[in-house]
Amino acid sequence: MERRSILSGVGLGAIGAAAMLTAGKARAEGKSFTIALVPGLTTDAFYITMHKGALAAAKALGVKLVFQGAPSFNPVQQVPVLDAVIARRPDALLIAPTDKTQLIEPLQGASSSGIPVITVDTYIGTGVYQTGSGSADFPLSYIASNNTLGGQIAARALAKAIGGKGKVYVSNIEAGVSTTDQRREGFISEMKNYPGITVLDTQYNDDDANKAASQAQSVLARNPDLAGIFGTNLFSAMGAGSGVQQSGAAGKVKVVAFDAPESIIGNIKTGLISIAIAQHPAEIGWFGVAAAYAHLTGQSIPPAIATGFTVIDKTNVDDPSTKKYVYSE
Ligand code: T6T
Repeated sequence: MERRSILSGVGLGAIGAAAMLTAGKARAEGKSFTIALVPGLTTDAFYITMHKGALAAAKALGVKLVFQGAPSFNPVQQVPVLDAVIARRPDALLIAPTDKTQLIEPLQGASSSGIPVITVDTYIGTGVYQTGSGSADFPLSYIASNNTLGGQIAARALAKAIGGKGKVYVSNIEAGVSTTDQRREGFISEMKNYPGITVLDTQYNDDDANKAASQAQSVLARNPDLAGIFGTNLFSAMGAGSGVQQSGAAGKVKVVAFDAPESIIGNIKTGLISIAIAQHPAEIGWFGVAAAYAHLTGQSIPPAIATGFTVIDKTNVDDPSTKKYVYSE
């Protein structure tokens, strides 16, 4: 399969250029900014890679970057970390909110107290910001993959891998996470174009690969004719792969993965996973810092920036141009 890279969005180049231009001016005026990045989870290769991109931009712009997050992906753990970060009064806050609703209030507090908020990867409310409607449109920008499109790409890839017929299901984190909700929705709506495919109930794993693995084994035990699984994120996909392997169904049950850590790349090579949809987390981090900096130095920034994908399968897994998109661990 041809490597596809989808890069869209408003004013990406303009933001980078504006940020770079104003960097010199701000430095000359002796201002130094601290930008905080609160990930969904600190030990996730996706956010580790995002951090690297953010650090590269911070270095280029001469700002200090603080990276602080929780050890598991949920609002109960993320909110206290966020409160601690807000108490340190960063000049701007980049955050991947772990719940569309539960993070609105604490972020509203930060915004009202004068800290500009930009969400990266995930969003709050509807994710449509700066429109003057609703209670969650105050963040300045949303910088992320087009997750609905990613779900559609996954559905097409899985449909092709299973020859357009059979039973499949979605392995997902938990309802309320904007990114994985959209991936699931995109997947299910695209699957309506394949009358030979039945989409079974979604399995929710709380971002726990072990739970995703035992769910895969149970679904397979109930449906020995299961044809495929869509893992909507790194842990869902890794877990789905292990469950399939433990059930002795490697290669028979096709797995399509969102995200591209080394382990998933290894599983593509062995055939356990058919396709990985690699997001570009470093790009999200880089543009997050650049957008925050542009805002802090008086530039306008777009309310949404869509970053790219690279689809990786057996045909391009060893291409040097693809390797660049494998996540750092
Ligand atoms: O898929 C990414 C991220 O986009 C999602 O919001 C949460 O899960 C990941 O971090 C992967 O584990």
